[in-house]
Amino acid sequence: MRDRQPPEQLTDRLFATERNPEDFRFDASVARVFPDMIRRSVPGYTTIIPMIEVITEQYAQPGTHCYDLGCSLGASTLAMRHGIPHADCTLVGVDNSDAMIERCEHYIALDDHDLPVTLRCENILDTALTNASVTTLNFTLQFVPPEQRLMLLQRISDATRPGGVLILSEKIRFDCAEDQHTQTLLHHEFKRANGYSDLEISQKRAAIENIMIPETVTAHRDRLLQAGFDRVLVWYQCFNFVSMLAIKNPETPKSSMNHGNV
Ligand code: GEK
Repeated sequence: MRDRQPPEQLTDRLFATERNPEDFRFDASVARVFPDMIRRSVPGYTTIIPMIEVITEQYAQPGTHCYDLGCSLGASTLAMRHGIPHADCTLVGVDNSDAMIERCEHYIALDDHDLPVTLRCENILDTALTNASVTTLNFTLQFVPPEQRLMLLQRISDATRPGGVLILSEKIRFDCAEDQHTQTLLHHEFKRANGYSDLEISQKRAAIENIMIPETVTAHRDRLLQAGFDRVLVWYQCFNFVSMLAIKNPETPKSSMNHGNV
């Protein structure tokens, strides 16, 4: 297991100078600095990526599809690629940003694994999903309008085979105002420790707050169960960032149903 994140190290200075307030977009300027931006902004990101490889290795099933929804530059896609232990699996990365997909193609080509990767420049709300064993939404659902989240998770759940999983990583919020305050403060300290100024932190926050809507862990858990997953666990948390595993139970073989009744 290696750090397979894109090698390019362009520093994110997008919000360093005073700028007109406008909503954040995943355009070419963001794609260019994205590896640096996400590492310095998301506590735990550099731990979550290699763990996606570990989880994928555990749950990928032969002859199935694995999906990375909102793949950006392919950090989680590459982790999945190296985790998949079956040569007859297919791996699909989906993102609706041309700029991200264009650069992602480049990083996939640089990688040394030979499992084919299909990249789709599509909306994850419309993309076809079938026969899935592992699907990843690594910090993507938070950008989907809240009223469309259940429909997306239902589509993923319906496409997931028994024993398959969804890895869902999200920024979260807290019902308790004090917890919300403390976790936000710690997140901002994390960003400051990574070299972001107060101006960069506040301008990025203003740009992103209309398009990235965090929810509580309880809201995520309830929705995942409603969507058809059988079990939900939080396997990672750092401040207000979590990663969850939603599991579809394996089919119980009929022969094992009578154990204990004899
Ligand atoms: C990683 N998973 O490095 N359809 C397709 N793509 C979308 C949609 C949508 N409806 N909404 C947002 N995106 C990656 C990081 S970044 C997270 C994911 C972040 C895409 C968007 O274009 C962007 O590339 C990605 O989701 C979110 O592990 O920037 O915090």
